[in-house]
Amino acid sequence: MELKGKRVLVVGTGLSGIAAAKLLISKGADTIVYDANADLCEADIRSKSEALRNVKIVLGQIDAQALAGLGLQLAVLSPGVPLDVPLVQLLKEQGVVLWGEIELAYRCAKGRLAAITGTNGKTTTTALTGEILKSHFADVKVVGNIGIPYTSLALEMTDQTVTAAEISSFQLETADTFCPEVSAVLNITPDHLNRHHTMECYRAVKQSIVKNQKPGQTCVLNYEDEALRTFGNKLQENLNVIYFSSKTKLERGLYLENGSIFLASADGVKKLLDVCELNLLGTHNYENVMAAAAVTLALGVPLEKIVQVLKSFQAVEHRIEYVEEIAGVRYYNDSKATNPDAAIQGIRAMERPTWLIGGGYDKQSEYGDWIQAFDGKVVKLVLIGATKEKIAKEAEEKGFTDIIKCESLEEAVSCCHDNARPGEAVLLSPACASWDMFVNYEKRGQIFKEIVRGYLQKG
Ligand code: UMA
Repeated sequence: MELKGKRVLVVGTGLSGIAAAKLLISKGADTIVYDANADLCEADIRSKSEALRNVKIVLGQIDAQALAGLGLQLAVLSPGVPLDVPLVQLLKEQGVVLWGEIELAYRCAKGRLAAITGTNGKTTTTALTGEILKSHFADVKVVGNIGIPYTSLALEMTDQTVTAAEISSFQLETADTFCPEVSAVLNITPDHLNRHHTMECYRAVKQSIVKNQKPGQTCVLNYEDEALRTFGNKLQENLNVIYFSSKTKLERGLYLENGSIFLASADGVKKLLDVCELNLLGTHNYENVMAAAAVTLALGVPLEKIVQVLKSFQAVEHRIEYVEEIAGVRYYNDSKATNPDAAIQGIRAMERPTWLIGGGYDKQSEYGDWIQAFDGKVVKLVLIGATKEKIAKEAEEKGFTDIIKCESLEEAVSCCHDNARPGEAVLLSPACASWDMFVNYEKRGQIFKEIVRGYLQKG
């Protein structure tokens, strides 16, 4: 679709919306920026980019008549906009074409693309993939859910660009022609069920990352996810499927055995490295490493370069990130554990008795498996946020009663600081999104680190 002169509505004025609006304006589209939040201030939105100086901004609820009056041909949705909200329904009824921000970016981008999705590990895997690609290609971009909107860099891309994109289920819902040369699905466990409603819908959205891929293109899958294995076995008829496994010695693919990672291919079996050579902790991270290696191998990076980058890569911020040791107590920030499955990995990685800070925005998750993964390691579960009563109830039903409820993150950290003993750890690993108390998980993690470091200064 030619964008020049088209009347386009950008829905949402967060990172994605602003980047999408800038791209549309530079393509000559007649752009209107919209946000459902009537409390936002037009001047604040305009101040986010010089390009928005003269753009029309609409805030708050919008009815069918007003919407029709805008004469729209296209609407570009931010990932946080659910498809069942009244505005989206009205746009559909009025025949307006709907693209997600990712779809807009993909249509304007150039070069080669690897897209990584999965419930957990996608940020680490995408960052790692980007680093490996940089060791071999001159122009590499890392975009998507990782926090850099795809639209913000799409127009800088050339035929020589190689892009690693972290793609969430929210983004896949509105991807239409989006077609990565290499896709990866790391794992699928319950998350975002308030948006996708059922596990079947969530799984279908994640798996749709391959829907436009063509014969000869590659999909990287976790062999240990039974449903993904079934999915992959079917896919093999059309695509080049590369499995990775942390439990099974594969005849073809990457696998972990006795603390080492191997690649089995037509050329035989090669050892990549021993996991003790990595700066990343935990089996879930070894899976991320294998996935990034598989994606970059498929894009043509030589194995030696891949191994070199793997050995030097450091953990990403907010994922089991070591913060400080204060009076013999080690503090870890795992704010990125925004669902129970990610938080299971957080607690599993702990090697000390742990004061665990959890709770947050209610995504209608179940917390039983997380509580079971405590495995005698949790000294106290310190709960905050909208889910604190729900988690406490589930924990008590499972027989775990060492629970403290706090009103704020400050109070929770203070409680851990005052009571944890030398040799113990404090882990912020909420198992919930942050949106009830913070703008995002990054802010929650930053504030946690500031509070912890504040204690260091107080001595
Ligand atoms: N809004 C509306 N109508 C609605 C819903 C929201 O107008 O029905 C408005 C809000 O008032 C707000 C704006 O939309 O002003 C926010 O848009 P957004 O929620 O899409 O947030 P962005 O700042 O654009 O960030 C998005 C991703 N956020 C979500 O998917 C919720 C970021 O992922 C991503 O980094 C960024 O685009 C760049 O691509 C964050 C995330 O939490 C990290 N992702 C989820 C996850 O990882 O689990 C999927």
